[in-house]
Amino acid sequence: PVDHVDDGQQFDFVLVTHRIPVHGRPDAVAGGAWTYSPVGVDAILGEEVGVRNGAWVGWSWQPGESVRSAALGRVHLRSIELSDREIEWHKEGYCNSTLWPIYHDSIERPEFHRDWRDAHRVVNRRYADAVTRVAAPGAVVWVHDYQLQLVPAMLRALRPDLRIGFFLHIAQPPVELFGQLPEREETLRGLLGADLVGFQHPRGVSNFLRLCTELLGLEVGTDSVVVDGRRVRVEAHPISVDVAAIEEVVNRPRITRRAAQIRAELGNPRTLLVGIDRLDYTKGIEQRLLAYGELLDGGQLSADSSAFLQVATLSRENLARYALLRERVDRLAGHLNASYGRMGNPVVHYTNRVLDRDEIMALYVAADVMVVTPLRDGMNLVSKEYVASRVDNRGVLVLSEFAGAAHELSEALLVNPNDVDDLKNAVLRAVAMSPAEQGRRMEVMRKHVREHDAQAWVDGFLKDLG
Ligand code: ADQ
Repeated sequence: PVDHVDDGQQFDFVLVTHRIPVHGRPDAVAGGAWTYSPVGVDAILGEEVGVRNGAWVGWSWQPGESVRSAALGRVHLRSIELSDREIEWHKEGYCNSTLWPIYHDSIERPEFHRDWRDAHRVVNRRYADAVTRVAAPGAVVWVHDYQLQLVPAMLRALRPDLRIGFFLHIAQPPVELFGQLPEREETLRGLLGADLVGFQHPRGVSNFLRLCTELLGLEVGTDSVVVDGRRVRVEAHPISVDVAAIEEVVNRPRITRRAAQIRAELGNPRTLLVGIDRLDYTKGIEQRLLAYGELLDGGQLSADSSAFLQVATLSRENLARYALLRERVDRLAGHLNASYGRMGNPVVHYTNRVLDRDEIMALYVAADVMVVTPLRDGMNLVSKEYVASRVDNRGVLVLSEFAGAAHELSEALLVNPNDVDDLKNAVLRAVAMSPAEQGRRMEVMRKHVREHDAQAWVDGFLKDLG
């Protein structure tokens, strides 16, 4: 729970994300308190806000609330309100049904509506206005992700004194895809309001630079763009995970015991394959289950010696295509169990539940093969968390070459998830891999994530932002 504080305070560091990690109804139910509960990337960013005694601006996910600001220790939260209409048009519409598909290879067709675009502009402007109220003169402002791409330019117009950084968590598409967006110039100009624009992957940098030349006719270098006489730096800053925290958790006896218990509950299969994702059409969940089904069908794997556990937490349930995806995956898992499982002993263990961090960590420890097969993914933190959790240097990562992480985790078994045979071969190789080879590959990957952990990501970005 957090105490409410008065507005009017200003800060030298302002973090801006679409959402702030709070729960609870501050005005009514909880009697005036939010619960601040950052995990994963939010925890890392929250640490930085705290260390810098800064402010964190974002939407609190609470409709119709009255509380706007609160402090938890040295993290000062400032919430933005979104109306029901804005949630529908800006978030579910423009962000999740226009931008998300375009930025993910148009796997699903993007939709374009001017009402959505207008709401998106209004909402971005509200974030920019909120930042101007809390940012001290010359403050460093770090804006995150695809929902807020217009904010940097709006901020620069309002407050040229600020030092503005922007980081995109999803992959920056090439001109062939990005060029479909009606607001393509506006979006690029929005980002160019920043002093530093960061991407997950070097290809994001090259795509962005090419977009600036082709769509805006700007002069670009290898890592910068000149716009209105200013030089904007454009760099790759691959995000990572808190390796030390993950190692600490997986070394707890409680987690090791839980991992053993999970395996026992699944009938102690010789090989446990695991997938953990948000239920999203970009994650390639159907592709991996189909490949596993074909391996069972062809007799290369057996239901007696292997099991597949897929966690797919529901997200964006209000959108029809996510509901349809859920039906398809349900059906596929049901089909595999009806065909290859026995009564009371399914081959695919499938859940839509939200799992807590300890349970996720226990799953990583329990997994012999982690199957990560997105059709497009900015980075994919699940793959890095798995590597970080394997303190025993065992386990095999099967990883899509279309995840940003493939650029760094080159000792994974890299696959094209659209190629079922490739996927099947990789799974078979993973199942048969000797402990020595597992150890050699895992060690290389673990060294990489340890040297490039989440704190290194934060420090690297903020150092370059200056
Ligand atoms: P996401 O698309 O959400 O993130 P990912 O990078 O895998 O995907 O991060 C998911 C996070 O949520 C991980 O920390 C994972 O442990 C957790 N998680 C996943 N499934 C879960 C489940 N079923 N229950 C509980 N926790 C679960 C976006 C981009 C990515 C980019 C990240 C960070 O799409 O490409 O890597 O931001 O920049």
